[in-house]
Amino acid sequence: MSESKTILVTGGSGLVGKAIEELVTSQKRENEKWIFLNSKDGNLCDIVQTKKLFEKYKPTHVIHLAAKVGGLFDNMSNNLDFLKDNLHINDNVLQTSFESGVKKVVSCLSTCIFPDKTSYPIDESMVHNGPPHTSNYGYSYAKRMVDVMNKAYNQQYGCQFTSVIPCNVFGPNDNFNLKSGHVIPALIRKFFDEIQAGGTSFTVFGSGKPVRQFIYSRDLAKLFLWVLYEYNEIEPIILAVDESDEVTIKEVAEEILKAYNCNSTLLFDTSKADGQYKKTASNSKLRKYLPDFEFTPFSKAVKESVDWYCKNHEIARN
Ligand code: NAP
Ligand code: GFB
Repeated sequence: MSESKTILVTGGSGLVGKAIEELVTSQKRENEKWIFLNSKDGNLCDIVQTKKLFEKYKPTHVIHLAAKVGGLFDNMSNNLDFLKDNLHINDNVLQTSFESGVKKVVSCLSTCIFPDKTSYPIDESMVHNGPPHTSNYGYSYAKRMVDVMNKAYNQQYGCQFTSVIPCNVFGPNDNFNLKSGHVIPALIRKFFDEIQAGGTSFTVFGSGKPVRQFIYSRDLAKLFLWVLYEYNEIEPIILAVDESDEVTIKEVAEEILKAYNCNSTLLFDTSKADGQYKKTASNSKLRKYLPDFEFTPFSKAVKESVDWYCKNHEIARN
């Protein structure tokens, strides 16, 4: 019988956390206790509250998702807040995990933290090879320090602290706030409101030309569990769909309209920023471990996310 585990998920009430919670509650898990935290349980920017949470739950393992997270426009206006909050959260969680003897911590970076000027496809060796895109340098430098701290804790104390690097994530329980949300939830919300108002103008910010890889939160949840149980490197691992699945923002908007059975034309507000043009990441390291992993087709995942929002828009994070 496998030894009993207590897995603490920081940021457990968010997009990714909820997908992991949905997955683990759908499976019978012997000798495992899962705790999903939100910021009301304790502000992880505060070391005292962080220590209290670890004393209370005594985790053996931590999936560290908690972060100040936002889309392009939120990052552009608040780089200092993204830098400071995430530096505090990450330092507090890793220090307290070390002090409490946590066996393994899996933290979360993002493909947007890679150097802006780079060759493609990006791979895990390139995290620190140059400055990140100006739109989100605060968040990016804070996230990069997680990788640096993981290596330092491992070198000095042998800690099993690692990290994953997801591409853009979307799905149910996302942040649908138009100011702070990412592009997919923002457009799902915007188009929903337009249709409800009987309108026909569906506006997309920017040119629609930038390209992104999008991973469905329910697929990412499965990969997180694999990393927790099977991935034993300290080096980060990119968790992204195949490069060939990269889509333009215009194609994203068209997919969302299709999910609403709406065939109106899109309007592009090019007075708004495009942000990074591309951040194409290679998932070849993941494919070496899991050659047969199947990602949900993008159109199916978008349809499920739109349907979820139509059903839950009154309780969704708006
Ligand atoms: P999210 O939906 O915004 O959820 C963030 C979570 O962190 C929430 O549970 C939130 O609690 C918690 N949190 C925020 N500040 C906190 C604080 N000071 N103290 C304690 N908890 C705090 O974010 P997500 O999209 O699930 O992201 C999860 C992880 O994936 C993050 O590390 C993010 O950087 C990474 N990631 C996300 C994407 C993406 O496209 N979404 C892409 C790559 C990587 P409340 O619910 O109480 O606010
Ligand atoms: O998801 P998103 O906000 O962030 O995508 P990033 C921004 C792209 O979508 C830009 C276009 O090209 C925007 O012009 N877009 C079109 C919109 N309409 C909208 C809209 O209504 N809202 C938003 N938000 N975008 C983020 C990083 O970059 O990626 C974060 O800034 C984070 O740090 C996240 O890591 C995963 O993909 O550009």
